[in-house]
Amino acid sequence: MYLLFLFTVYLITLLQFCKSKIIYAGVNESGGEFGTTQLPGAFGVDYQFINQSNVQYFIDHGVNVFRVTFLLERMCPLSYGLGRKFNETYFSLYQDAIDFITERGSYAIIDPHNYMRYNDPSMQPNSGSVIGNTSDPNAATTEQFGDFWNELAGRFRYNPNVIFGIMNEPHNMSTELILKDDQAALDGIRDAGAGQLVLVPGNGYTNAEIWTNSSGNGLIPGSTPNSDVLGNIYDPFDNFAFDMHLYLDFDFSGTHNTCVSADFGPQNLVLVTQWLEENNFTAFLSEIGAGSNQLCFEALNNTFSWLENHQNFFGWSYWAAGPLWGDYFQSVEPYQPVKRFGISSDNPTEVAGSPPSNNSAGIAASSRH
Ligand SMILES: *[C@@H]1O[C@H](CO)[C@@H](O)[C@H](O)[C@H]1NC(C)=O
Ligand SMILES: *[C@@H]1O[C@H](CO)[C@@H](O)[C@H](O)[C@H]1NC(C)=O
Ligand SMILES: *[C@@H]1O[C@H](CO)[C@@H](O)[C@H](O)[C@H]1NC(C)=O
Ligand SMILES: *[C@@H]1O[C@H](CO)[C@@H](O)[C@H](O)[C@H]1NC(C)=O
Ligand SMILES: *[C@@H]1O[C@H](CO)[C@@H](O)[C@H](O)[C@H]1NC(C)=O
Ligand SMILES: *[C@@H]1O[C@H](CO)[C@@H](O)[C@H](O)[C@H]1NC(C)=O
Ligand SMILES: *[C@@H]1O[C@H](CO)[C@@H](O)[C@H](O)[C@H]1NC(C)=O
Ligand SMILES: *[C@@H]1O[C@H](CO)[C@@H](O)[C@H](O)[C@H]1NC(C)=O
Ligand SMILES: CC(=O)N[C@H]1CO[C@H](CO)[C@@H](O)[C@@H]1O
Repeated sequence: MYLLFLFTVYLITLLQFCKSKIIYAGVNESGGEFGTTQLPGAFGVDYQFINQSNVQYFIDHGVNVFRVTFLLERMCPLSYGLGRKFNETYFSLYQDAIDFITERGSYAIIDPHNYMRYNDPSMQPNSGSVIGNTSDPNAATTEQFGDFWNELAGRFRYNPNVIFGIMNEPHNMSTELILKDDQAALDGIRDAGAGQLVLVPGNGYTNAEIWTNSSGNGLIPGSTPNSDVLGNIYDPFDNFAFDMHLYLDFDFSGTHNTCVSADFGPQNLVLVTQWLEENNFTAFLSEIGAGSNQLCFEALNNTFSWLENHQNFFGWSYWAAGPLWGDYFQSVEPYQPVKRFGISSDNPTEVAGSPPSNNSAGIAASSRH
C-alpha cells in the first residue's frame, strides 16, 4: 500500500522538519455514514466510525486530526426530526470514537456527512430535502439545523480538541441559503458556549477549484460564487475557517485513479488562495484525495507544498481512512488485506521513519475579517 507509505513519509517530513504553517494534518475517518439505505442500520455491519488500533497507528505516525463522519438521519432519526433529540445509542458510539481520538491529544472534526440535505440519504449526494428549502414541506428548516448544532456543540463544549465541520459538501442549492444555514449552525454552536474552531462549507461540494465560479460541478448555473457570499459569515468568537475540498482527477470528483498533471493542485488553488489572502480568511482542506500511482503522488506532494507555502491554509485531511473501505483506491487505512504495487499493507515495517515530536500548536488558527 504505497499510498499509505508516501502519505506517512510526507507527514513525518511535514511535522518534523518544516517550519510549516500547517497546524493540522490528518485523514478522514469515513464509515459512520455508510449503508445509507439501512436506517438505522447495525453498528459494525452497516456502519462503524473508527478502528481504534488503526487510529492509534496514524497517531503514532504523526497524524493529528481525524475527520469523523456520521449520518444525520441516524443521529436524528426521521421519527424525531432534525433537532435536539438524538438517538443516544448512535450518539454514544460516535462520542466513543471522538473521545478515543481526543484523549490521545489529537483533534477530531465532527462531520455530518449530509450534503445540506436531511430526510432521505438513500441516494446521497442527491436524495433528501435541502435544509431550509421553504418551498419543500418535507424539508427540515434552517432553525432546526441551528437547534441540532446547538445541542451537538453543547455536548462537546468542554473538549478543546474538537473541531466543528458544519456540513459535508452542500451542492445544487442557492449559495445564499448555504450562508443562512451555515450562520444558523455557527450561532447554535456559539450560543451553546462552544468556542472551538468551526469549518464553514460552501456551494459546489465546497470544492476549492470553483470557489470563485458561478457554474461548475454542483453549482446550479448562474449561482452566486462562494467568494461573493460566504465572506458575510459572522463569528463572534472569530474562530472559523472555510472548509474546502480538492480532488486531483480531471473532473475533481475523486473517483478516478488517474491524475491530470503534477501541477494540477496548485493550478486549481490559485484563485481561491488569492481570495483568502485578499480578505484575510483562512481555510482547511478537509478532503483531498488522489490515486495510488507516481503522477498522483507528485500531484499530491505539490499540493501539500502549496498549502504549506500559503499560510491562509492551515490544515488538511486526506480522503480517506476508515474501517469499512476494503479495496478502495484512495484508502490509506493500514493493515487492510489489500496489495498495491506488490506491497502488502499488513506489514507495518513498510512504513518508514519514527513518530514525529508532539504537535502542540493547538487551536491557534482563526479567521480574521
Ligand atoms: C481493526 O484493525 C485491526 C488491524 O489493524 C484488525 O485486526 C481488527 O480486526 C479491526 N477491528 C475492527 C473492530 O474492525
Ligand atoms: C438508535 O440506534 C441504534 C443503534 O444503531 C438502533 O438499534 C436503534 O434502532 C436506533 N433507534 C432509532 C429510534 O432509530
Ligand atoms: C425546493 O423545493 C421545491 C419544491 O419541492 C423544489 O422544486 C426545489 O427544487 C427545491 N430546491 C432545491 C434547491 O432543492
Ligand atoms: C472557474 O473559473 C475560472 C476563472 O474564470 C476558470 O478558469 C475555470 O475554468 C473555472 N472552473 C470551472 C471548473 O468551471
Ligand atoms: C447539480 O448541478 C449540476 C451542474 O452543476 C448538474 O449537472 C447536476 O445534474 C445537478 N444535480 C442535481 C441533483 O440536480
Ligand atoms: C489583513 O491583515 C493584514 C495584517 O494583519 C492587514 O495589514 C490588512 O489590512 C488586512 N487586510 C484586510 C483586507 O483586512
Ligand atoms: C515533494 O516536493 C518537494 C518540493 O516541492 C521535494 O523536495 C520532495 O522531494 C518531494 N517529495 C516527494 C516524496 O516526491
Ligand atoms: C508528547 O507529549 C506527551 C504528553 O505531554 C509526553 O508524555 C511525551 O513524552 C511527548 N513526546 C515527545 C516525543 O515529545
Ligand atoms: C471521493 C470519494 O470517494 N468520495 C466518497 C466519500 O464517501 C462518500 C460516502 O461516504 C461517497 O459517497 C463518496 O463517493
